[in-house]
Amino acid sequence: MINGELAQAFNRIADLMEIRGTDGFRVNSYRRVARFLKSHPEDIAVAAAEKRLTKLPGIGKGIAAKIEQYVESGRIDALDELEASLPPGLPDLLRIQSLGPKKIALVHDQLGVGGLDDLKRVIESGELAELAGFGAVTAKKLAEGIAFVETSGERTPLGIALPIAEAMADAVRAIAGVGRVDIAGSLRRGDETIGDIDLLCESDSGERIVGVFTEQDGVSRVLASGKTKGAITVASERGRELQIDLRVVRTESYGAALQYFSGSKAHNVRLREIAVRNKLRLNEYGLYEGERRVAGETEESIYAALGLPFVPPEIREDRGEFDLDETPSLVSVGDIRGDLHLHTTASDGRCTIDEMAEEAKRLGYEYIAVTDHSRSSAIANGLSDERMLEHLETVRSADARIEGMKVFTGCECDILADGSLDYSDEILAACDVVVASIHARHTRGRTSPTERLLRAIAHPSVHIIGHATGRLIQRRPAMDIDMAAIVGAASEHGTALEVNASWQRLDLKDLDVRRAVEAGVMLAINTDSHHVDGYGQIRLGVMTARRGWARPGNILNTRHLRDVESWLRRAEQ
Ligand code: DGT
Ligand code: CA
Ligand code: CA
Ligand code: ZN
Repeated sequence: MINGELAQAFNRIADLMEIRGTDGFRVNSYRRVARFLKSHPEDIAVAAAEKRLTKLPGIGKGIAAKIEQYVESGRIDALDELEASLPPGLPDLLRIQSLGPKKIALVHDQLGVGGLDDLKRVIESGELAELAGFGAVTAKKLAEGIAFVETSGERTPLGIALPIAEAMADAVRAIAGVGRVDIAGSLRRGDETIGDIDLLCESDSGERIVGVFTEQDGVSRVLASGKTKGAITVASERGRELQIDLRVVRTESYGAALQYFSGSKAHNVRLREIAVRNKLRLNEYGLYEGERRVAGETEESIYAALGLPFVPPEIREDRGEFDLDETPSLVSVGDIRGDLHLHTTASDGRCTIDEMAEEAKRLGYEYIAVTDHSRSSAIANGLSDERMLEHLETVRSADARIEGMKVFTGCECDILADGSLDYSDEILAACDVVVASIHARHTRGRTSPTERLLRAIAHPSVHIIGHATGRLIQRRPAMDIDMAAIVGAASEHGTALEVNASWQRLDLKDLDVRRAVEAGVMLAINTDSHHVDGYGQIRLGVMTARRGWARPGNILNTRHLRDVESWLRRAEQ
């Protein structure tokens, strides 16, 4: 399905045209097509092959030709020409929040800004604040935006890196003479962004294996190729490259190496100190007493020999894990029994209720909640009061029809700018599951985001607060929220907070999860799926929850159907 990529390309065309000062009508026609593509259920390549693109809404001859070119060649001449017509650093400015294409055009035309460095310069010199339509407040916001872009530039989101790493691990596993294979590093710890991928494999024939590894298809560059270590890059999203290190380790050292290369550095430093205190020496080859290796073949053997309980990788961050008396049983993917935040074709999802339910059945779930968007989410095709009431009926009859899967009725109700909810109390009370989320005016409302969330948490019909901080990894910072107040209120009112598992969000993030867990707040790990393909992201949410030390008991959707039902009805919390 190339619709998503194409939508990105058309949005990019619209952005660049807008920077160039192209008239609004043409720009909008590209944005409309991008929106259409995102919600169009059929692969647009099929329509292109069958020469019926121009029959689709908003697609004229010009746009059809661009789609056809993209389907054939993966590029669009018009886009390449636009990219070439602007200073190469200028489009980077689009990554700054609160700086749209029109303003970029202004700073370019008026101040000669051609990229991030230029923009920093005119902010520092005060020139930008003088420019009509900007001012000191805007200049300060932009400076913060630049700082955010600069610190979030080079790392790869967990959800992008994980499948790439798994495919590579499988490729290594297929090489003759390879024993154990593991993903190590920040990826094994489930960190939300990844600097590089660290792979480990067990074998005596390092040089040969590194040779095969570096010569595979899909390798864009070979950075190192030695007797026990290889480093390559592969293509990742948005034209970026991702580095993959492979280390080949002998059996007797495999556990020590896995421990060492899993990190974190902070955890390893503490672990080595503990070894030294026990008159032992720890490195990536093993744990030694003098010259004698006392542990190293497995990770477990190392922790055990140091008198420590095994520490799950996700919590190896030197955040208190050395004080544990036993290995905590953190939540795992197998504990999850349902998904309480999903969209269907009724709003902006791309699958029907039945399709979502069938896939959930295949995954072994007991229940799902259909939570389509509320009326104010116009871009997401939110449902009017009337449509929602009808939709609730449709879901109810689907639930009655579909065997072996409880389908809860529900909605994802917008929390409006003043903190009130987008539906009447009657509609909300008619839903089995109400997820309340902020989708608009993240920072601009007169009521602070904290106050808005507090109002929603206190509402008697709200069960779950969706993606509370609104952050999008590397795209939009979290709203400025008083998390202590949110967690306190959620605990007081018995409202659950979501760990949104979609790779762009992971919201709550690990540290906020930890805070909620410590306050005894109920959490729900939801994928917010808009397609059956989305369910798979549950593991990203589970990793994030594990990083926050969450156990099954902290997670609503680890409960059996009957217990979830009674929790939702507030009979028992
Ligand atoms: P990343 O790649 O930036 O997302 O983070 P990591 O944790 O994967 O770090 P990376 O790839 O530089 O190194 C992998 C692991 O190797 C790291 O988590 C711990 C271990 N390691 C690397 N360098 C050092 C070091 O200088 N000291 C210690 N104690 N451990 C190290
Ligand atoms: Ca790494
Ligand atoms: Ca590395
Ligand atoms: Zn949603």
